[in-house]
Amino acid sequence: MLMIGVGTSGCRIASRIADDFDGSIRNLLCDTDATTGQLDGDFVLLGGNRLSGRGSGGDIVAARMAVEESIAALDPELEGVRIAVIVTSLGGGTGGGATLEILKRLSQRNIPSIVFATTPFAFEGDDRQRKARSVMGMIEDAASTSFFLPLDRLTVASDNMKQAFDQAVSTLAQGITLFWRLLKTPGYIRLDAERLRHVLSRAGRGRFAAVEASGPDRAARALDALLTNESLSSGTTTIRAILCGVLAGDDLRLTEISTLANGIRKAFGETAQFELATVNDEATFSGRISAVVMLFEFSKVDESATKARKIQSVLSPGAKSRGRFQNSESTLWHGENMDEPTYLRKSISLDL
Ligand SMILES: Nc1nc2c(ncn2[C@@H]2O[C@H](COP(=O)(O)OP(=O)(O)O)[C@@H](O)[C@H]2O)c(=O)[nH]1
Ligand SMILES: [Mg+2]
Repeated sequence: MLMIGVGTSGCRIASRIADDFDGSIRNLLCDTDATTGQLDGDFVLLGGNRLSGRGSGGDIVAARMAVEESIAALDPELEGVRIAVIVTSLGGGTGGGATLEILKRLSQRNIPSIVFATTPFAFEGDDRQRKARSVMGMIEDAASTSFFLPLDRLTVASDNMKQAFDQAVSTLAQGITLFWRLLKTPGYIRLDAERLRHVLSRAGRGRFAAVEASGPDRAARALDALLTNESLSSGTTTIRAILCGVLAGDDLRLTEISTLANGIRKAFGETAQFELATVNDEATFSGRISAVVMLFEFSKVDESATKARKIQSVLSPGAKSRGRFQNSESTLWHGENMDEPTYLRKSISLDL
C-alpha cells in the first residue's frame, strides 16, 4: 500500500500523516514545485521541462499537460504497489491537474486508487472553489474510491490557521491510517489485504467519520457521535457498502462490538454490504475505543453497468446485412463465428 501526496498542500498533509504514524506507511510526494522536495518522504518532481520545478501557478490545465508528459517518472515507484492512497488539496493547479494524470497511470497499471481530497475554505473565494469543483467529477470517475472533504468542515473548532491545519491533518489521518492499522495490528475480526482491495477497488464516492470515546459506556457514546456526525449525514443517496473499523486495546468487549455494528447497520443501511474489522493496539488505544466508519455509494459499478448496457444496445448484434461480405463465408473456428466481436460471442459485459 502506497500513500501519495499530490500538490504542495497535499504533500504537506501526507508527510505529516506519515511522520505522526509509526514509520510503516510508505509515502511518496509528488509535486511540480521543487521546494516540496524538502519535506520528509520520497519525492518525485513532476512537470518536467515545461514547469522546471517552479510549480503550476494555479493552472490546472498547464499542470495536467506537464504532468502527463513527465508521468513516466512515477513508474519506478509503482512497482509492486497493490493499493494507492492519494492525499491532495484541491483549489490550486497541481493538486487538481496532477491527480488526474496520476490516477490515469494507476488505472493503466491496474492499481486501485483511493483519493482523499480537501476542498477549499469558503473564504478562499469563488475562483478556488470553482477550480476544485471542476475536477471533482473527473477525479470521482478516475479513482476507484474518492472522499471529498471541505476544509471548512474539517476545521470547525479551530480558531487559528495552525490549529486548523493540524485538525485537518488529524481528521484525514484517522481515515487514511485505518487501512494500515487494519493490516498491521488486526484484532479478532480481520479484514485481509485482498478483501480490502476488493472493496475499495470499486467503491465510488465515499464519506467517512472517526469518533472516540472512553469510560464504561464508551461504545454507546461512540455510536451516538457517529449517528449525529455531519460528515456521514446521508442526503438522498443509497449506501451500498459500509466499512467499519473498531480500534481498541486489549479490553475491547464483545458487547461493544455488537453495539457499534448493530447501531451502524441500522442507521446507515441494513441491506448494505457490511465489512467489520477490529484493530487491536493496546499501546495506542489503551482504555479508549475509536470507531471509523466509511460509507460507500458504489456509484461506479452502477454507472459502468448502465453505460455498458447502453453501448451494447447501440452495438447490438443482429446486423441485418453483411454488406459487401454478404456472399463470403463466415470464418468458423471451433464452432464459433469469428466475424462476431469477441464480447458478443463470449457475452462479456463491456466495462466502459
Ligand atoms: N489545510 C491546509 N490547506 C492548505 C494550506 N495551504 C493551502 N491549502 C489548501 O490547498 C489548496 C491548494 O493549494 P496548493 O497546495 O498550494 O496548490 P497546488 O500546489 O497547486 O496543488 C488551497 O486552495 C487550500 O485550500 C495549508 O497550509 N493547510
Ligand atoms: Mg503548489
